[in-house]
Amino acid sequence: MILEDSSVESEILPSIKLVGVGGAGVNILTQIHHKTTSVDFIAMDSAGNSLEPGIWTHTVRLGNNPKSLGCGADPEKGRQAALQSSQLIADCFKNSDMIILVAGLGGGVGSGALPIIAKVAKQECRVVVCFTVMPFPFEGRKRTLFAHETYSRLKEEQVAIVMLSNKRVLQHFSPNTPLLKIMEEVGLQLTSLIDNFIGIITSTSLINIDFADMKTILSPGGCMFIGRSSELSNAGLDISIDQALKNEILEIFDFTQANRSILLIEAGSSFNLGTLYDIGEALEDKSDKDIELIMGINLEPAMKDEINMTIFMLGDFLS
Ligand SMILES: Nc1nc2c(ncn2[C@@H]2O[C@H](COP(=O)(O)OP(=O)(O)OP(=O)(O)O)[C@@H](O)[C@H]2O)c(=O)[nH]1
Ligand SMILES: [Mg+2]
Repeated sequence: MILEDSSVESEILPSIKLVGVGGAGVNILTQIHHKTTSVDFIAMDSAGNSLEPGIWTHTVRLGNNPKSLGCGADPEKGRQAALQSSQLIADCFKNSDMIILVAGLGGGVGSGALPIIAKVAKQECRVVVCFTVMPFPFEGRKRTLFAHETYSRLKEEQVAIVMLSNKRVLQHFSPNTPLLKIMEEVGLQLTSLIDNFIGIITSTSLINIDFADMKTILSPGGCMFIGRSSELSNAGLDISIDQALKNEILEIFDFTQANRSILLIEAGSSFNLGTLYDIGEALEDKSDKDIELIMGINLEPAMKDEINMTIFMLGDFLS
């Protein structure tokens, strides 16, 4: 466990590029735009209709065909399109502190172009995080297979990968729920996850942790879990930690294999150092590995006995 001297980093905000890749990625970023500030919004797709002017700092039309309507669910076409545009992609990523890629896996662009975009991103910036959505089970096994292949390719690029599970989200809806409502819900869940993530990594009010620390934990990449709990401290720490290690919209994560973690705590004035160590120890006990753990604290006297925890866990594979 690393517990550093209290210091608040300079107020200069890191340069974060939030990039929607393919139809789903671009749609999802359109939903988050009004909430998330201090980032550059970039859209990348082979289909021109996603790239209409509006919220974007940059757009990149992937591939040499200006009339393309998409890659027709063919990842090889997506891969080729991204390779043809790799210089344009690299130009967009210059001088970034963090690049966040968002895509639905299983289609041509989200599955084929994303690993190439991730590779270029990683050449330009040490920290690349991908928020991905796995296909719905009813979209067929081929899409799921493509999605798994994409996941393996992303891992090779050493990017951090958060995998939202459409299958798990579906369990919360009855079979007669309109598909559009489910898609909207997936979009909402993902935008909220991304928005919280950006809020935390750009927070200047945390004690003990700064953007450079987060970069250290995130830069080797791997599968990433994000969970959150909000409890009264007298509810018992184990309950709070278990709550924070549940996230029913993400693919199942094998905590025993986690080797890095970021723990963020917001608490009231009664919060003490002993509790902090207890939480760190409890987290380390979840894994069979030696966890590299960093902790950040945000003390808000008005919270009194409340503790909010956000936990990022990273490991090399998904169970
Ligand atoms: N939440 C959400 N998921 C979507 C949306 N559109 C598509 N998806 C999911 O993302 C997967 C990929 O779809 P797209 O993003 O449209 O495909 P693409 O990457 O643009 O690739 P092609 O269109 O095949 O060239 C689909 O199989 C769906 O599971 C959306 O608007 N919201
Ligand atoms: Mg498309």
